[in-house]
Amino acid sequence: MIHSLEKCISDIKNSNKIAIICHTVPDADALASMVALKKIIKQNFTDENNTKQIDLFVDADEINDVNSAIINGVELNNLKSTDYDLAISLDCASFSRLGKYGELFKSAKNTINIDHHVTNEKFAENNLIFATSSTCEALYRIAKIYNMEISDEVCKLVYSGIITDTNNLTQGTITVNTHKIITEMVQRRISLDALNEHFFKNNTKSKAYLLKQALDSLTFYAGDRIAFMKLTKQDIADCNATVEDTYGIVNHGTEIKGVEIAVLAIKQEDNSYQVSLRSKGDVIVSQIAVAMGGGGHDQVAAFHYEGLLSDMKEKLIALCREELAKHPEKDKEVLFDNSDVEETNEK
Ligand SMILES: [Mn+2]
Repeated sequence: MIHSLEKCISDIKNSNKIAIICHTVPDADALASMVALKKIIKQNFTDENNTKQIDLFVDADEINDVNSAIINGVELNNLKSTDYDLAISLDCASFSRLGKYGELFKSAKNTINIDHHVTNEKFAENNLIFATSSTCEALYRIAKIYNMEISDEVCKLVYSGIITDTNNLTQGTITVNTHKIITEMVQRRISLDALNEHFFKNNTKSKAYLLKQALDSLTFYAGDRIAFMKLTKQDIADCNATVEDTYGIVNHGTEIKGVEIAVLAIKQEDNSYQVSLRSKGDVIVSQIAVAMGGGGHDQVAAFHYEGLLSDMKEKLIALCREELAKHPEKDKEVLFDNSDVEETNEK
């Protein structure tokens, strides 16, 4: 990893025209990591003698208001060159997820893939796949390893990627390092409150109506261990919502007591389905997503399905049951042991 990391740094140093591309239908981590990397490169690798052209690309029809705040004035999708020295993909688990900018990625002299998805297909020459909460956290760690300057603005972007990819530090690959980074930011007195409110207490009415619609469809399987919800593109249009407004809705399934796998299936215009999976406890859904033709993280995964909802459900629920069978329902864990202050609970 260090060797490829060194090559990554020297490629950035030696490249004058750099294209940074994130995955299609971008989330906050994808967008924040692009802007953060551009800032890190500008701050640490350029001066009057070494100016670099750094262009950002994302295949997206629209970016919602919450995520637009990340982009705020940063130019996107302005192809200024046809011969990039270096293309860096961020937060992108597979080549196809680069969407229409895949060709641009391939055309660069050197390619780097920086990501944190365990299912990453390693489609670049240099693949740097980190076991981190987010791609933003991976960038912060790279910057730290090489003693780079990390501005307050970069910290805010990194924090945004971390909290959104972990559903506010409740799921995903959260390590001592994740907490250390946040501690460093608190010590630097970076105001994180406004970011928390922006990303977690800022839902539009449209999103609330869409959630209502999804909760209306809620059904349970496998002895209430699986929660299944569905939406259609028409529901999204009816609620005056966007595709990004569907993010996070699936989490409401795992918030239910006893539910270990939550599913949200969104019917597309062409009658195919975009399906999100979430799990909690020891239950892992990444391999279920892979078996269904997708991928992702242990507890956050997704796939695309062409076919009937009933067929998809049958296959998916069967795979979920297999996974759940590996994890017998546990007795309720004692969270707070007060036997040190009371001799016995029974009189
Ligand atoms: Mn991510």
